[in-house]
Amino acid sequence: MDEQTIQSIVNSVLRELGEKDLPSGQVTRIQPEGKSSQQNNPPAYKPSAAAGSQRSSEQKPADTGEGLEDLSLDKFIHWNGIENAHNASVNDDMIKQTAARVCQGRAGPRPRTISLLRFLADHSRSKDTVVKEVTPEWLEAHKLWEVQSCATDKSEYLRRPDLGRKLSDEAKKIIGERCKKSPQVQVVISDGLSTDAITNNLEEIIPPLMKGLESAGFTVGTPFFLRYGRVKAQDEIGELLQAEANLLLIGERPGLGQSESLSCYCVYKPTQKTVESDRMVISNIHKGGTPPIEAAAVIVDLTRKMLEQKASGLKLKR
Ligand code: B12
Repeated sequence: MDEQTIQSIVNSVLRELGEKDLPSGQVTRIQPEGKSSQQNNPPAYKPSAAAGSQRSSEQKPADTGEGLEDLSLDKFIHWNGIENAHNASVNDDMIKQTAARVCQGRAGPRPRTISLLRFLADHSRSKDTVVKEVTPEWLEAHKLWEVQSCATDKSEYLRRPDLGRKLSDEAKKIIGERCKKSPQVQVVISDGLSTDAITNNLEEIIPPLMKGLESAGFTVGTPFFLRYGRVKAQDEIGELLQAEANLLLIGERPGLGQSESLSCYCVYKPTQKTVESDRMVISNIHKGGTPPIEAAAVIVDLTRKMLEQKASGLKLKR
């Protein structure tokens, strides 16, 4: 094939692509952008705007503008992924009885798409609740003031559990100034490892808990919020305020099934020498576990026992 034939093929292809102003000389190579065309070679070919828009309008857009369905809908959570089951109602029944991932089915050796997307969504939710912050606006709306542990931010809190177990100097000062001394019961709220545990459950647990404690005849201290707290921080708070019982409501480490579970750690006369066997925990407090209102009743009852027996943990007879 001679040069002229090649050039005529090139030109006819360019014309098909919508290029009208073809240079008179031969198109021998694509000229890099910005280089002068006043050289030996003729100007480089650049597709015209018209040709470009024609091509892109022929492509199907990736985003059709339709919304994807919310994976937290009940139909995805309680999803029966087993096709051609011998008796599908048995699987439906099993799905209703647990929050665990059962009856997901499979696509060959792989998980099915809905199953995989749900897993990824749950994983993201769990990661989010750990790194999210309880906002000052939320605390203000719930009439809570805050103090901070020795962790300066969330990242340090996660890397240095030891700092979350100690109160900052400012926290000690504020607690000393604002809290009632030597109450029978001191309630503390902390984000711990789940912000959603606090923001989703507090409204339902604090009113019945405070009311229950007061109705039982106990003097109750001023509740406050400890940012970036770990469980052991309740011992330092207990020592500082000389409360008989310390109740710490704290966000639990999230799992893949739920990420908003709250725990209440309870100790009788905690000091910095308190050991884990003196501590008790009511865990799994959330709407799908022990409902907050029910947990409040259990905590009041446990507090009554702690104060009666002047003991907690393994020393308490239940
Ligand atoms: C992480 C974890 C642990 C870790 C704690 C390590 C750490 N530094 O984080 C390890 C593996 C050591 C552990 C051990 C135990 N755990 Co554990 N643990 C959990 C888990 C998954 C999360 C707790 C959490 O998020 N705490 C909040 C964060 C902010 O706390 P933290 O300050 O970082 O860590 C403290 C707490 O985790 C606490 N803690 C952890 N487990 C327990 C258990 C009891 C009874 C107490 C008093 C305290 C406690 O100890 C840590 C150090 O102070 C929960 C499950 C849940 N859904 O809550 C079970 C859970 C709390 N553990 C439980 C149990 C039974 C135990 C053990 C008694 C097991 C055993 N037989 O040895 C021991 C006791 C440990 C102790 N401190 O006395 C049960 C408690 C049941 C109950 N209501 O009484 C739970 C609810 C699991 C379950 N569903 O069975 N645990």
